[in-house]
Amino acid sequence: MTFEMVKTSPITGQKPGTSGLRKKTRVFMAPHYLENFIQAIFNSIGGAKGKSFVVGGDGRFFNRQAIQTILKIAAANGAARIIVGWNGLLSTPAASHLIRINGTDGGIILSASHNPGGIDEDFGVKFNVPNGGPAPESVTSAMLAETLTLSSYRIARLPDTDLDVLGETELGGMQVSVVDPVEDYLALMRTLFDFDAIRTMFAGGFSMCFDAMHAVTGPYAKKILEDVLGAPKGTVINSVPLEDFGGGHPDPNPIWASTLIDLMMSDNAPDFGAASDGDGDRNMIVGRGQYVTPSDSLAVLVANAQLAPGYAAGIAGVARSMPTSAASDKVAEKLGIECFETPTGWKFFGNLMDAGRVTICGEESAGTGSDHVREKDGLWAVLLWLNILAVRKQPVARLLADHWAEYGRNYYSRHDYEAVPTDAANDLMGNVIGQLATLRGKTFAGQTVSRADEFCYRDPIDGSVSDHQGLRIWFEGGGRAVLRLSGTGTEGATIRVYLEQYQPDMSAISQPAQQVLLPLQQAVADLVRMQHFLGRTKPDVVT
Ligand code: VG1
Ligand code: CO
Repeated sequence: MTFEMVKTSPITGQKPGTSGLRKKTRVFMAPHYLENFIQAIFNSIGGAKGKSFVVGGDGRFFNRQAIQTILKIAAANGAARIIVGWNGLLSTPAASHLIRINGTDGGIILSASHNPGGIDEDFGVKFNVPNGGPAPESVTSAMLAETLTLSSYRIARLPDTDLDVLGETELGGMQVSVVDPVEDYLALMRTLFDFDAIRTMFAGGFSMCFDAMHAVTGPYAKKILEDVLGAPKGTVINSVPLEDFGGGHPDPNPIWASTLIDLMMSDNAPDFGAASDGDGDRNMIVGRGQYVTPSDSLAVLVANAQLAPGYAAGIAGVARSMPTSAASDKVAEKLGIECFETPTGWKFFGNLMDAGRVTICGEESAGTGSDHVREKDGLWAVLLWLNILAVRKQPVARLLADHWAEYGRNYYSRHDYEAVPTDAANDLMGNVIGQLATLRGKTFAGQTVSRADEFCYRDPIDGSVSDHQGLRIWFEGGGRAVLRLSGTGTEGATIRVYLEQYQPDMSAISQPAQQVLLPLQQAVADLVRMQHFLGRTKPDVVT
């Protein structure tokens, strides 16, 4: 029998989080687990018959095997065509672009993004809808409902497809197109940026280090930065995607990309540094001796976007996730454009972009992107920075200082408390929620609360409501703290505490951020009774 109907039972716990379904790799490898979820995806969109999809992943352990399974399930469900990246590789933004230009019915991206990879680490499956963006909540709820009732899946009992050869093949009547993962993406980047100006800048001796963290962006960055834009060989480091990312966390922040940070703070620092994450949708930007927070990077990109050809006509509006600092709001105000605050997760930007209300979006977690695709795009952010630097001909530190002088500075930091027992995390959050209505006017470690609420978002386009999206606490004197639980972890809970302090006074904009934010950090620890619930007040990761 070529197509088989396999009996299965519903699997609980297949609830897609902030960014798809993310679990330990061994969980995905267990009998029927991946199969169930893929069948649930197809069922939730009315079946796969006659449809086409893009499939690819970040190259982590189990990527290739999972793709073979997905191809066989798609074939057995009557899909017409699958476009898959060569070797199974596709960055998240490149997959989004392929969905859009081929007009497919969606795409399946295999990645746990910044989480480490390997048989004992993490794996993930994301489903993107026909606009190229992450499935909205209406679709993920339908997927979850399917996983809870599913009684069988269909799979083709056929040999594996060769993913190492570009071109067309056939699997049980379904067309499989293995494509170059970089080609179409590069063509898109050429339409947005002044490649000649960037090439001239590199030819003039501009130096850069791009850390691909052994993840999917390596081949993209090497091709675009070194081959096309003429940056010297060796500009891209850790450029070969590895199944375990070389043992690291492919998370582009000062902790996990510390080698790059150390280089950028040293005497040998190049002019510009950047890194990207596992699936290539995030970015870290560093100048010589100057780290740029993702919130500031978003603000700088919005303020200068018109220097790049793709945005020369100006931008329609900007959206940022709620925990992201308000630095970009200041720019939007000055430009007289709309500015939106959405819950964490890229899926909330899709409707605004589709409606033409926003052009550029960003998150404090180093995700930035525009309406060229419907995902955040790490390399896009790097190229826009390069285009801006090529035009302004200023060091990053100077550009940032000028920006702060013009708009004021939003001191910002995120503190993560990782591997917290789930009960303790829920108790801590529940305790704060219980007090929200009475916090106003109370003082904690010398800081007085001026307002507090739980963020609830009403999508301005389709009216859908997403509640429980994080706690916001404002303090007298312009400080804000946000608390939320991570939706992408696979072990216990992670509590994220976001601290922000606005400083409009030009003479006070170059202080160490953690020092400026310390009073807020102490106030939060006191307010949420951190020692009581967690037995500690020191975060694991500070970015
Ligand atoms: C994290 C980030 C969030 C991002 C999400 C997915 O989510 O905080 O901003 O959208 O990861 O990014 P959480 O729920 O753990 O805070 V990625 O690069 O995994 O697609
Ligand atoms: Co990512």
